Amino acid sequence: MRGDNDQLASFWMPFTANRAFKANPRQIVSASGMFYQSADGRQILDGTSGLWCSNAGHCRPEISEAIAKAAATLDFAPTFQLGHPLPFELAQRLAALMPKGMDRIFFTNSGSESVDTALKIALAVQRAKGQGTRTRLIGRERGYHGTGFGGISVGGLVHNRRAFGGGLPGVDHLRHTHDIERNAFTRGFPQHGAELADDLQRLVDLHGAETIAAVIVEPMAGSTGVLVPPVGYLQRLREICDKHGIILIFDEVITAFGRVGGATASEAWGVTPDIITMAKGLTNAAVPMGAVAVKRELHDAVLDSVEGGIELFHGYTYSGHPLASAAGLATLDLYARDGLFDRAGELASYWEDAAHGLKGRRHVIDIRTIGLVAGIELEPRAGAPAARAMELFHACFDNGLLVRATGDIIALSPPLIVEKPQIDEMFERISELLGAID
Ligand code: PXG
Ligand code: PLP
Repeated sequence: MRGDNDQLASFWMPFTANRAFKANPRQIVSASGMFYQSADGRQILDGTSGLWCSNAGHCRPEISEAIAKAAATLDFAPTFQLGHPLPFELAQRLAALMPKGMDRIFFTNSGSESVDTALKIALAVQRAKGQGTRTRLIGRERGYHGTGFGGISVGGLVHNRRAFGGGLPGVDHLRHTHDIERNAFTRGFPQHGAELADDLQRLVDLHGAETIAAVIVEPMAGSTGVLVPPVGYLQRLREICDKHGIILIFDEVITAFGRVGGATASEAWGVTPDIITMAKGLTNAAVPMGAVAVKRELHDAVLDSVEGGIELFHGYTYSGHPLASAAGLATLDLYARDGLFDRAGELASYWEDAAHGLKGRRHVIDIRTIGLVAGIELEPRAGAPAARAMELFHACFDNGLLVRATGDIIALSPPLIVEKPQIDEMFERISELLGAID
């Protein structure tokens, strides 16, 4: 397996049990619409939009043609001290989709870079406003904010943190909101847990508001296994931030672009942060790209704080890359043309009924649903945490369905073009395979 001749040895795969994968590889070779095709020639129904990212379904010609055209016209041009038209156009289009007033857009290449960018912008804004003592960043237990040093510092998943040293100094965490005892099998927002937002007030009381720059949360925690915010929780975080001059960042890398209805969860759920991070669905994942939307007032504070010259010493070689920008424009066109941000709302109750139909099935201890997302939590096997969900993931793939396993939770987030019979098929398949694993 580790020899020089092994064709799979060189690629050190991300977030993968490399030895197990390479002993029994499962590969995907092409995609179209709702389906992947496996290397052994089977159709796999995509229950996860790839990794929560191909929201319009796969290989949409409108997007691939726009990328091909951009590649043949302008392969690359700098955006440091120069410009080219596509990212200006995309920024304007994206600004129009953001909550009112959040119309300044910084481009990155991934969710992780968007998170690092948002944290740095928050620090720079506080400094520009004469609040330079505000350097503390607050995240949340079980949060996933990508894998940069900023993201793992505010993130709250122990496996992503423990091997990598102390992280950023001056970071603290709110408690997570997961509470199976009180909220099991909730449809939509759980009733219990808004008071957990008061953890932010406790951190203010502990550290002093004048030391806190920003708090970052996923409006719905996706990667950790679909934790829907309790009723009133996000509103309460907003109120505490307002009271104490803390910048509120919503990490919408998963929730933006129709996943929970509307362009963003902020819009769908009526709570407006100061900064929104995005990636994934921005280009339908056809070219890597991320973005950070910032309230104009915050952007202006940074620009107005310097007399002349560069205002923010931050950026990436590929910020606003032509291929990514072209993919983004074509993707936003497609979302609008096909009304895809309405799909989660249209399908929500059908989706919810189908998912909650698994209640009572073997191993299932909780089901959580919101928009076009479902989390199915399994009882961990004694002495082997996460094994059961991983086996179900493999069984699903081998039987023509892609799901996501995280810990002992199965997450589903299909492309927004999913049809009702495909929803039935997903949950029927899972129900059947739950019976087949120990
Ligand atoms: N923030 C959030 C909220 C995310 O969900 C990132 C940041 C990082 O994005 P990049 O593009 O750097 O990966 C994410 C990514 C899973 C899974 O297991 C989730 C993500 C990525 C891969 C797998 O559900 N989220
Ligand atoms: N490392 C080196 C040596 C570089 O020169 C650069 C960019 O010029 C980077 C890292 C950062 O790369 P990127 O801008 O693609 O994030």
